[in-house]
Amino acid sequence: MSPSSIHVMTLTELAAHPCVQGEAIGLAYPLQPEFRPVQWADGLALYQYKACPFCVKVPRAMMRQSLSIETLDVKRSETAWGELLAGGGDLKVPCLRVEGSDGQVEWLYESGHIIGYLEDRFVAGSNVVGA
Ligand SMILES: N[C@@H](CCC(=O)N[C@@H](CS)C(=O)NCC(=O)O)C(=O)O
Repeated sequence: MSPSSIHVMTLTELAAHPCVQGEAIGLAYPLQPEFRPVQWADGLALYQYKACPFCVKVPRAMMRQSLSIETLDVKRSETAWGELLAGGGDLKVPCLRVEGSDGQVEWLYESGHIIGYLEDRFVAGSNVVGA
């Protein structure tokens, strides 16, 4: 095979390929992290802890979107625990802290709502960074 016949697939093409049937995004990351664009989102912080089954849904969705945000473990950090209680008003995880460009802070509970919010706000694979 000559080098000119090699086609480097984008993640979108890979995900749409019939051989991988949409599994590509989950598979591509451990195999070829260097090809994975990562969007870092400022102004967002995910409060969670490792053993929480609802919490793990959020990073999984973020991985599909190539999205990276600050993550705080409320079982390991008293500060994070205190912030969640004082700010969100409920010691429930996952919770997404959203700080707007005007400094206004919103606390978003429920894994499904958090995933929906991130999907609405960020387009998978784009290089949009920031709030
Ligand atoms: N429906 C919620 C369930 C979240 C949930 O029950 N989280 C547990 C940890 S796995 C929790 O924080 N429980 C404490 C509480 O409900 O006060 C979701 O999908 O986010």
